[in-house]
Amino acid sequence: MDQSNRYADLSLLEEQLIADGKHVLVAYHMAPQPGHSYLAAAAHFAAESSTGTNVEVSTTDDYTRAVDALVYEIDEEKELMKIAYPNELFDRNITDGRAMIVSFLTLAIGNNQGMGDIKYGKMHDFYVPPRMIQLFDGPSKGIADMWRILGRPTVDGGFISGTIIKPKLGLRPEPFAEAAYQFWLGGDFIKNDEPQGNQVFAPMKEVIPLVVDSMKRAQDETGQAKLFSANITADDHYEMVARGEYILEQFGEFADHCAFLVDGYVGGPGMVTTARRQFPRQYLHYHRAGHGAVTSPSAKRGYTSFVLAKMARLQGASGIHVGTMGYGKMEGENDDRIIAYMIERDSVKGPYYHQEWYGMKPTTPIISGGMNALRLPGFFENLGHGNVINTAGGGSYGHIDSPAAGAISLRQAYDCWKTGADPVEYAKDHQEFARAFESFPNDADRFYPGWRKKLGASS
Ligand code: CAP
Ligand code: MG
Repeated sequence: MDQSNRYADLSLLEEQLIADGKHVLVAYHMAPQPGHSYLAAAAHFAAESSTGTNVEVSTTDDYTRAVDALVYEIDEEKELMKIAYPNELFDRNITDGRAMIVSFLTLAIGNNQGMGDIKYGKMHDFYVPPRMIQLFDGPSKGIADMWRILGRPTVDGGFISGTIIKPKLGLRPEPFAEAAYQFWLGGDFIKNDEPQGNQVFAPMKEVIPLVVDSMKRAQDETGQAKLFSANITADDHYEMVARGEYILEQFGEFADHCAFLVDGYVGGPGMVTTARRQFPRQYLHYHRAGHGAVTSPSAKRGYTSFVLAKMARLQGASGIHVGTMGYGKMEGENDDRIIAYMIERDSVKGPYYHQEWYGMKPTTPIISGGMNALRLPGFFENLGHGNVINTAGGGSYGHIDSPAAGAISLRQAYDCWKTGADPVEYAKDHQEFARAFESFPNDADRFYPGWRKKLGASS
């Protein structure tokens, strides 16, 4: 059944829809199955994503039609389809009238992901009108709070040198806490790796007190504040709260040095909001493991990493992983810097829509995945700034001298880029950075050919 006379209106102008502020707009790359007209398939997609199904139903009334989602633009050649969703479609909390991401996902990227007449459809961008922006929690804490704790300016406070405790799993409590201590002697920020929680070989109630002790010793020895991002991920809301409360109690006077990490993609929006609302005084660290299943450029369905990050800011993530823009081990491109800009700025042009955030706090881009000191200068150059949290697991624990030397090499990489120095020249009088060349020789050969001769390396 062709529903395009009801669920499509190609005379609607995007500019006008934005000026009216009554719709959430979504841009998809969509292709119908062979034998289906593009517009009819698009209209069916909009129907399934809002009020309709594949047939007319007798219970439809005039009001129903007022909340239909409407296809307002198509470009078959580019496989581009844009849909306007009336704000009223989206579910609101009975407790406080606020909007929820889960409802946005259920409609805009729900049943439409498995329709018989749609070959694929992937969300590439969405626009949120001012009224809807107001209805999301947004972040309560941000990188400025981290900078303040670190004793830095709260604007342009610079690079936060971080790591992930490695190995990913398999450390008992003492070696785990020792690994944290060793890094903190040189660096600022440590996070649990995303699968670390309460394994039987490293029970949280044994690990956390030892980590607190490591933090205190490292702070005393260096005279610097240290930060820890603790994983509170669990299926059960009450379990998450129990973990969070336990951790805060253990950190005691240093509870503000503690962020909470959630595996927000596998856990879903409920997990992110649980952390955001139960612990509004903690920095909320959104880890996105698993997202590649839908966001990978090779995936024709789902949504992009850009969309994931934008939703995370609405939900109130203080920071989210945004990949390494082609400089690390995970998938990504230089152009992915737009992901960072969308979450950290107040007015940004995305791939299809310009978004105003009306003062919603920024979400920090967290840079992670195969990073080390040698890869950072190029990364900063591409991004254009270094106001990020970087976590380098292999890049710290893989440094041949020590995790502290690894941490210092990361900070030196930032300094090198900031001062506009040539990395190989800079290495001549920065020992930890120089030793990163010997620690990661394949990267050194790739990024800085001829380094061995210039630095007089032994191998
Ligand atoms: C990085 C990491 C992070 C990835 C996730 C890992 O370790 O801890 O989970 O960064 O990817 O387990 O791979 P290394 P993304 O520093 O040793 O690579 O940040 O793209 O979401
Ligand atoms: Mg990890």
